[in-house]
Amino acid sequence: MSYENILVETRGKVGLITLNRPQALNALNSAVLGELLVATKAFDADDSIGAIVLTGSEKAFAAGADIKEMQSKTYVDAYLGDLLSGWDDFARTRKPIIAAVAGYALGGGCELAMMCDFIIAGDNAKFGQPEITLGIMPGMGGSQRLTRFVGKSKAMDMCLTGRMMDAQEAERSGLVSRIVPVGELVEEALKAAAKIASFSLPAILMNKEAVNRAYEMSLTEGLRFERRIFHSLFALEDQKEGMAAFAEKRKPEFRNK
Ligand code: CO8
Repeated sequence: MSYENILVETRGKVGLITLNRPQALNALNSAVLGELLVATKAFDADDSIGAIVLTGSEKAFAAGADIKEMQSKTYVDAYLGDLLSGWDDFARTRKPIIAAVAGYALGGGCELAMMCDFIIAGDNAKFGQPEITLGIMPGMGGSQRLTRFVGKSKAMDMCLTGRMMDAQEAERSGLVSRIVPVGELVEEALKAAAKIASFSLPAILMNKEAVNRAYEMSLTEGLRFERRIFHSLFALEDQKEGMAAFAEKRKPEFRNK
């Protein structure tokens, strides 16, 4: 498939997707969503890929859902078309996705970054949920995921005032895992993704699945889920290889089995 709004590359075992609508600061319209879903599904289905990096430009990761595309929609259009529900498919990607965020990550852009598994921020990153300034509210998970990341007080502050948070505040608040100089952002994210992709693919997916369950389950059920899939890892050749390599003081050679 040829893409018009994103760039898709492979770097070793890492899939790199770059949002590429510079004229609209990577605003997320239905064409971007469609292309992003095709690209992430293709990487998900490709056994040679172990992790994905999603990034934008130095000026904007994404400045939100496309306001001009939404502007004239009616309630019936939004309801019958289940507006924005397609983004749930992106959030269901099984392989880890690192959001490498430089510049603006606003509204749907911040929500897209939060759908990824963790966020590495360039030192110029700015996060916000400014929907209230448009007379609306977050519609791609902002009120729910931001609250889980930063807690009620700061999520309320962000959603109700529409103000932006800089990279330092985002790191302090637990929204981003680390900050790097913006010029090194993509390389740092690719390095982290390559590290992940060097491990056993079943173990990568199970780690991701288990952490995500922490948001959906009680502690007791979450611990039970973790232990059950932990047990299942002992059925893998890669568990034998990983532990043998440790005992023999050599690098493991994982074969995704
Ligand atoms: N949608 C469409 N176009 C956009 C968007 C956007 N979100 N953001 C920027 N653009 C366009 C501008 O219109 C402009 O286009 P043009 O040159 O044709 O006028 C171009 O990108 C460059 O933007 P600016 O000239 O504004 O650039 P600045 O550097 O001056 O400002 C800002 C950068 C501060 C990021 C500014 O562009 C801005 O405030 N953008 C909008 C941010 C925003 O409000 N985002 C939230 C959008 S709503 C959303 O995401 C809700 C999701 C859930 C909806 C649920 C509905 C059911």
